[in-house]
Amino acid sequence: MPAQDFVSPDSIRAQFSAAMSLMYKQEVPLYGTLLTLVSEVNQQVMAEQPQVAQTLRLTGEIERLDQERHGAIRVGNAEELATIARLFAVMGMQPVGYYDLSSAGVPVHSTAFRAVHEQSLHISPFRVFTSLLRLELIDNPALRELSRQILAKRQIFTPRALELIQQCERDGGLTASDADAFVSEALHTFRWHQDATVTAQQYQQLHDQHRLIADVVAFKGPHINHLTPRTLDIDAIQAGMPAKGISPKAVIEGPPPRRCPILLRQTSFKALQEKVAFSDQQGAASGSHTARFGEIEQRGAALTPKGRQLYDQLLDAARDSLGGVPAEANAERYMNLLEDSFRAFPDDLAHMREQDLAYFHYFPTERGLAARGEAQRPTSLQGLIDAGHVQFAALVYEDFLPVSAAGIFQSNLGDDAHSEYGSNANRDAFEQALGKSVQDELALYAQSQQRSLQVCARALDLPGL
Ligand code: OOG
Ligand code: NI
Repeated sequence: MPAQDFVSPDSIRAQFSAAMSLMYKQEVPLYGTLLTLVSEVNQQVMAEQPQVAQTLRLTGEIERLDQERHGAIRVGNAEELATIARLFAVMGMQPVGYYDLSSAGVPVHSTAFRAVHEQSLHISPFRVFTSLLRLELIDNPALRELSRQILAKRQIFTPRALELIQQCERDGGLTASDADAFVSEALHTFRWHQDATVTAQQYQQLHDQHRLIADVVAFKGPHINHLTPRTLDIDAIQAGMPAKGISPKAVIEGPPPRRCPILLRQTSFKALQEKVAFSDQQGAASGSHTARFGEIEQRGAALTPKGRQLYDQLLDAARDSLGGVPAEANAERYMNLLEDSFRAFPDDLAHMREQDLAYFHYFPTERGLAARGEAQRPTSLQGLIDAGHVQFAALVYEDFLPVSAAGIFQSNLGDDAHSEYGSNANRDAFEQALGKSVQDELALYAQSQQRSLQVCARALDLPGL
């Protein structure tokens, strides 16, 4: 099969992301309500803040905004994780970053599968936060063994999906009709299954150990547990949710509101109670399980190691002053502490750039292009910016935040469910299960920034920047 007959992994990802959204809308109708709210708020922000709309046009994000979303799944063992990695690779999604959630009382560690090049991200920024259950953290040996056996028996991929993954690896791509088949086969892995694989009593045991363990072990596959659209104003969403019959979690995770958003702010609504049929109930759906929820996010600038260090330090300071986990009762105090603490983080792009706190995308301006032939023009980046020959916009943060992720996990596990696992980061074990190493997100942002400087240099006829 000549390579030119293959469809690009980017378009398979875009197709898959749209199919997932459609499936989740049917499974969780409240997700559809959320999409409507997000699109209303985004329209309003663009109408009321022309400079936001203008930046979105400059960076091209305006084209990806409506289809932008991330999902999350939890897999049960190394084999599932390694095969999921191969499935995502068909769609050009690579594992980026390592997140240890054990220190927050959740017995998993995670990565994000996503596209890594800005051109691919532009076509479809779809990402999946993927967690691997850590059976070794279950302290009851009998339950650990039961879980291991149950997970070893299940097959979360359809035979045709496995064939198509192999075919893609062998041939280097998929034709349009094979890609269609792949998308619909892959979708099965992420569907909700009402029939549990365990008895009511086994479910209860797993659940008593940790609700998350029951969620992973008791079902046929890693159902998508939320799908998250991207908003331009998360405070407006948080305030607007109750009027749409949705009750949000107590606080928005991440940094406080700012003129220049950084990293990621997220809020979610509580998991839904769903009917389940346990294996000893002859198909009667008389049990229930809470797993799936809704989440919204607002994305801002990707931070450099220096910026990230400052972010972590200011977030820790706010949490230390709060003296506990943010919840309903102390939500307002927490938001005030957060705002106070983050006054130390410059809130304009020029200062963030001068102090090397964020990554940027650079663009040549009309004036810069017009000045190409002039002998007396600036040649340094700062000189070009000062002369208005180059402009810049922040690179969007494409990843996740461990403290926020823990807050999202907790909010849908119930505020009272705080287990203790200590701090058990084990990136080596995760990468071994995955079958490859995870990519360093900071290196990806630095490369992307560097490529935009090269484009500027070429367009402005300069030897380099
Ligand atoms: C994942 C929770 C983390 C996020 O956006 O940080 C997450 C999960 O509940 O499986 O989705
Ligand atoms: Ni999420």
